[in-house]
Amino acid sequence: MLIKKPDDTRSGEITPRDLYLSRRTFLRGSVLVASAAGTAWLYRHFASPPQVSRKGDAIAGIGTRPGPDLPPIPDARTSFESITHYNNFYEFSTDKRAVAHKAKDFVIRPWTVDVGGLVHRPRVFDLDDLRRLQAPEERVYRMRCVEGWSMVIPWVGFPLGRLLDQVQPMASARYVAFESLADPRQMPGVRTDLLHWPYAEGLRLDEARHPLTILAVGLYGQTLLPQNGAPLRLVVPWKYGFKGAKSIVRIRLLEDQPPTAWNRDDPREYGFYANVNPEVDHPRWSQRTEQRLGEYGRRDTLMFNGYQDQVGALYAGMDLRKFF
Ligand SMILES: Nc1nc2c(c(=O)[nH]1)N[C@H]1C(S)=C(S)[C@@H](COP(=O)(O)O)O[C@H]1N2
Ligand SMILES: [Mo]
Repeated sequence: MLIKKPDDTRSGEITPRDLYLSRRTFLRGSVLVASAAGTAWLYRHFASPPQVSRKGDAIAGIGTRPGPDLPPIPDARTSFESITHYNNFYEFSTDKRAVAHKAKDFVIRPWTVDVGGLVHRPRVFDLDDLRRLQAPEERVYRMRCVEGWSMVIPWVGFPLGRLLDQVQPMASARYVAFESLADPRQMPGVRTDLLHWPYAEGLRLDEARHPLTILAVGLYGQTLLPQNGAPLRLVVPWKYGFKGAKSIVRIRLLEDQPPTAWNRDDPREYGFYANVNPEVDHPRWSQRTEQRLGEYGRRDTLMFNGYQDQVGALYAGMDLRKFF
């Protein structure tokens, strides 16, 4: 997902400086300072620095239900600062460090999610309806971006399966499609042809019903900030991060595999399955290792991002090079 990102670093090129300066933008200062545009840019940014100008609300009653039987991740959690200031959300910006600021006024209330297609009980849910489905749980998951960086994020959410139970998928339903909001008034990226909007993702129904697959409503105990996909985003921890569609407004149960944003953009580079797999390289880079935000050096990427025991059976007998 790099060809169209002129203002971003190449894959995996996270420097130690990035890791510690995720908030600020000194980076550009040195390039821009000599020009008039640069002076104006510096003035704007240092006169009103792009800080977190929003906070999430505390989420009450987290973890009243036990999550799935997962061994705890031994790795340190990525800092709140990094999780909220190093983002991919192309509707707002292709610059990871600019998303938080560009999305700071994003309107997330009221919000509804329209769930339909091959279901017996199609329904539009608002945020209160979702809250009533189940008390949110904390799920600390690794997140591995296809670009070669990773984080450990303490999500708060509930299993997608709970939502699917409510609408009662028909026997013919085999896939689930997710659509993000695409509002050109609020989202500058949507006014460009960077991707086919709205951002679309999809899962096989059995993947969607897997207990590890959640709809996240928060992280670090607070409601999601816009940059992380408020108020509701998909999290599928054994797949590359791009499967986790943000700010979801529409879910459809389908018989056939739905078109998805990155797969449509370049099917040779971004498969529909997108399971994290150190053995299957991206055409332009190896997927063997990753840069964990906040760490020096690279670490080995794990099969299914470390969730092989939980999800390996979903792909028994499949050629993972073909269905990548
Ligand atoms: N709607 C939408 N969802 C999206 C994206 C996006 O650009 N638009 N980027 C994806 C990618 S590539 C990644 S790695 C994750 C990043 O999530 P985070 O910013 O919360 O870490 O969101 C995914 N979901
Ligand atoms: Mo990503």
